[in-house]
Amino acid sequence: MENLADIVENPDVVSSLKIDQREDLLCEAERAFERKQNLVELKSGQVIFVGDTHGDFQATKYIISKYLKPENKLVFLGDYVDRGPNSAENIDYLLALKLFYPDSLFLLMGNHEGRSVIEFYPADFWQGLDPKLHKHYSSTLSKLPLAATTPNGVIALHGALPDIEHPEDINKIKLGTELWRQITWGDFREGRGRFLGDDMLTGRPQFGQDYFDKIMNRLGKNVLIRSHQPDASKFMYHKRCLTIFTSSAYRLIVPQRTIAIARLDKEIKTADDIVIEII
Ligand SMILES: [Mn+2]
Repeated sequence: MENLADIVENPDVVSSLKIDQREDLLCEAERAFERKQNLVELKSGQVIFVGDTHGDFQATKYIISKYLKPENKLVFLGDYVDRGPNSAENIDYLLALKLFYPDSLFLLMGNHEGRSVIEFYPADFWQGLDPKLHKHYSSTLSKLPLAATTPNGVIALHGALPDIEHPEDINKIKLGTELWRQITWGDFREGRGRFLGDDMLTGRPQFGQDYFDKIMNRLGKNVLIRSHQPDASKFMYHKRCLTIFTSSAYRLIVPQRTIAIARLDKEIKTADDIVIEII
């Protein structure tokens, strides 16, 4: 696609992409995601974790301008569309960046990217698409990876931990399964407890600290970095569960947009070993 470099150079041109240019971008992105595994294993560099951006194109542009550098890897934790004012610009820009910088930037799947599996509201981005584009976005975004790990104690994903034995099991998780739903839709609640049932209103699976501790021990990880649940405390479970948001769409509940920076050169034991910056 000839205008990838133009988009990377001048992000605002995404607002004027024609339908066939968006189709081209989706085709190329879908092909790239098809070749990749569900689990992103980060091995080097400093990692910048970005929470839900939810149509906050301004936040994404700022993050790229400040943190996209050769020494950094950027991991976005899902939910790129809906709620905020510029969903189309946000996702098109991120897809172009992913194609241009395939080894520097990683886009994980959130529940808002799983439109082909579960209907949800608000879904203003999805509802505003014509049927052909809807099909193409939903098919492309359903191929995003599900989680990222670092060798020094971090696992990152959108919602909650999947009930698996080893981190590599994430590569076997299929779209729409219960394990997929735990990752993309799951919430954590304060207090002891394992699986606490699905929330009556939202249908989201709820988990307590016993579940968190059990899965983290099995996976050999110390800290989970996630997003998805604006009513969660930033720090839970003795600062081993960190929830961040990077969208102004949540400003009434979470007034500050934050990102998390993890260095890979020493063990990360709790969120105290991670730098949290307000953007
Ligand atoms: Mn979410």
